[in-house]
This record gives sequence, C-alpha cells and structure tokens, in this order.
Amino acid sequence: MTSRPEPTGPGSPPTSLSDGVRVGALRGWEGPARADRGGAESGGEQRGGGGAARRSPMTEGSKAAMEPSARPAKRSSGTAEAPAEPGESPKRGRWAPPTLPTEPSLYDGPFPFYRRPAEEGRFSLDAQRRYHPDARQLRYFAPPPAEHPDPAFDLRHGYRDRYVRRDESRREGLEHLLQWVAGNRDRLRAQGDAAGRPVNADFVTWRGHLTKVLTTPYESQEGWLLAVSLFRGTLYVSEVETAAARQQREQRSDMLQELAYMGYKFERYMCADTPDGSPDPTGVVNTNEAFCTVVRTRLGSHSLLFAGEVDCTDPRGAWPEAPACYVELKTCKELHSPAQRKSFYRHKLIKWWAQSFLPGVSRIVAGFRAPDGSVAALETFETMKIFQLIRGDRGCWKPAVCMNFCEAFLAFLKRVVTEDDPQLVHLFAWEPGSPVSYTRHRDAEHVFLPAWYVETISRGKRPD
Ligand code: 0WD
Ligand code: CA
Repeated sequence: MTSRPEPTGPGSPPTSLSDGVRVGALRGWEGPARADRGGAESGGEQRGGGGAARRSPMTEGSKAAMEPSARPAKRSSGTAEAPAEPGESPKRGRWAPPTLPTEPSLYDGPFPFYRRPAEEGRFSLDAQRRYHPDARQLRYFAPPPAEHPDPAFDLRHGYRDRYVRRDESRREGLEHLLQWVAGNRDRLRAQGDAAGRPVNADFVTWRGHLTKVLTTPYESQEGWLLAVSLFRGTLYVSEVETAAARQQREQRSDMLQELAYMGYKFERYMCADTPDGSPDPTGVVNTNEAFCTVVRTRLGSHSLLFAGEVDCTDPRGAWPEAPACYVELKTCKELHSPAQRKSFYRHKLIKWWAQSFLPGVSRIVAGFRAPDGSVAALETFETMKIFQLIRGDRGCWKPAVCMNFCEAFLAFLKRVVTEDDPQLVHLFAWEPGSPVSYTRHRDAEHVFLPAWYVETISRGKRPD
C-alpha cells in the first residue's frame, strides 16, 4: 500500500451530489414483493422501519445529506494511502473531491423504499473452504424443547481440541460470490436489463459490507475501507482490511478468540444437520464451513445483489420461505440490569438488526452467556419488531437513519465511480468523526476483480 493514488474526483467537479438520488427515491418504504417473486405473497412485507409507512418528500435534513461537503478528503488513519489533496488536480485549482457526511441528524427522514429481499441462489463452502453451488452446508434450527428451556450448553467445550479455524490471513475478497455470479450468468443476463448489462444489478457485494455502511452514522469505534470498481455497468464493492483491523486480528487475545469460539459452539448446540435431526455438540467446530444465501433487493433507486452467510433455516417456523426462514444465532454476555439491557439495545442490537434486516432474515435467537460458559437464557428477536424495542429511547439509533445513509452512500458511489474499468479502483475510507472520502488507484495491488471473472463476464458480452 505504498503507491501514490491518482488525483481523485470524477471528470468534472460535481455541482451537487443530489443528482445521484432522485427525491422520489426517498419516498416512504413499500413492502409487497414484486412480481419477480412469482407473485407469491408470504410472510408479509419487508417492514422494520422506524414507524408507519409514509409517502412524503425528502426532508430538508436528508436533502442536506446529499450535498457535497466543502471539506477536503481527510486522511484515513486506517490506511497507508496518501489522500488526494485538492491541489493535485492542477486544472481544478482549489476544488476538493466531494465527501459524504455521516451525522445521523442528516439522514433522519422517512424510511426509504426497501424491497422485500428475494433469494436468488445459495452456495456452500465446505470444511476445506471449497465452493459448491448448492445448499450442502445448510443446517436446521433445532432449539432445546420448550418443556426444558434451560439449555445445558457448555460453550467452551472443545475450544482447545475440537476447533479448526479458517485461515483469516487469506483475503478472499468477493471470490466465492463472484463464483456464484459467474455460474449463474446466463440467468442473470436473461433477467432482462434495459442497459444490456451482463449482471443485472447496480451493486454486487457481501451483506457484511452493507451492514457496516448501515451502522456507520452510529459507529464510534471502527472505521472501514471499501474498494469499488465499475465493470460492465455494475458496481462491485469489496472490503479492504484497515491497518487497525489487521492489527486487532493479529493480536487478538486468547480470551477474545475463545469468545468467538463460543459463538460458533452455540450454533452447534442449536442446529442439526438434517431437518429432523438433533444437534451433535460433540463434533468439531470448523469455521471454513459456511452456507450463504444470495439475495436481490432494491434500496431507493439502487438494485442490489448480495450474499450473506446464514446460520440455519427453520422450515417449520412462521415464515417457511427463504430468506425469511433463516435464523441468525448470536451470543451475548448475560444482562443483569435495565441499564445493561438499554446499552445492549443501543450498541449491539443495531448490528444484529442491520445484518438480518438486509437479507430479510426474520429471526435472531440470542444465547446469553453466563461467566462459566453456560447459556443462562435464550431470547428471540423478530427482526421486524426490533424498532419497537428501541423507539422509546430518544438517544437510540433509528433504522431509517441507517437506511437513508446507505441509500445516500450508494448514490455517492454511483456519482463518483463512473469510469467502467475493472482495473480502476476507488477506495472509499471512513473513520469515526470524519466524512466518507475516497482515493483513485490504477495499480495492480488494489485491483480486486479477478482476471478469470472479468474474462468470463466479458466473453458473455452481447455483440455490439
Ligand atoms: O475474507 C475476509 N476478510 C472476510 C470474509 C471478511 C468477512 C466475511 N468473510 C466471509 C465469511 O467467512 C463468509 O464466507 O464472507 C462470508 C460472509 O459474509 P457476510 O455474511 O457478508 O459477513 P457477516 O455478515 O459479517 O458475517 C456473517 C457470518 C458471521 O456470523 P456472526 O454471527 O458472527 O455475525 O459469517 C461468519 C460469522 O459466522 N464470518 C466469519 N467467520 C469466520 N471468520 C468471518 C470471519 N472473518 N466473518 C464473518
Ligand atoms: Ca451468527
């Protein structure tokens, strides 16, 4: 990460970022699934917003959020990149590349349109981290029987001798998701795209990257770096590990590693390998294994195709269809007081909500850990009802702010990244307390769309 970035900014300085977002795109959210779900209505709408459905024009607050900030791009402490200085573009004089502010008050408008996510596909990663275009790693929700709600789980069991950890130093980027896209390219192209794009979506990314974007207005600890390339009409977004995150990963204490293990172990106690099976907590925990759902949805004017790892399905639950059938499993330190619960709602539930709301996962089941590594209580959170838990707390986060910010961020990406070239990478950086800024890179070290993918998708290009 020593290369010097190119001068930033699109061809000409934008007059207003609001060009990228139409006022109509911030209308009240709408729920019903579109005809692309075959008209099948089940499980209700993608609700979960911060209040009643409204159709109102963009508020002054959210409009202000779309205006470019006059501030120059700030150095992101998480990266070794030099920021582009206004003076680097000689013709532009004192023009500075636009930045995107993140203050919650700027995004406090009505909940934006978010289409109910539809599952487009599934894939699995096996114990050796090999990709399979099927659901072989899907597991089944198998909680302890209601008559015996006190689970006898020992979350520490097996940490020393039955734990196979994924090699996290190997950066995978979008690799497995791109494998899925490439394998489904005929279908993706056939889905009809007015622009004739080989992949019919404005954005392709991991769900986890969008989770980070959603929670940005309320995040005070960890920044992020997202690399973006425009290729054949689709923006690909792939996270780059910040220096701070890398340091944290490499220096993770044994205690933190054990805590992470306890989260995976909880999954083993709560899931079975077959629909009618029982959990086998004696097995090895192998974090190479994953089951991912690929969903398609729309946020305002942006169509999204993203994949997320999900823990299990509950085909007998109230929402048998994917992706609503999926259940997210979480562990958390036991809560002893109303103050602790309030803090949990403010700081932890926002991440849980964002992660599950994005792909339309309907339920989160939490195991509250006691100091001895047992689970003191289980609690279910319905994703769509989480806003009810927090709306009484005035200082709490708001789902609409998260979604409006995400919409503004995606509009910002569209506005900035306009050159269709998989070798050109814009690096968007954010650190708490600063606006989102970006730098441009053409060197191989930043390129993240693999050559095999570019070739595969290019080959399928329709003759002009
Ligand atoms: O290569 C990388 N640096 C990363 C790879 C960073 C982040 C994720 N991934 C991989 C994951 O292993 C998985 O294959 O991407 C896929 C998941 O993407 P996602 O669903 O978009 O990620 P996210 O929502 O952040 O995490 C979902 C689950 C986690 O569940 P919890 O309950 O912990 O949020 O994916 C797992 C984890 O179970 N997961 C990981 N497992 C091992 N190592 C990691 C990781 N670094 N990140 C997520
Ligand atoms: Ca989980």
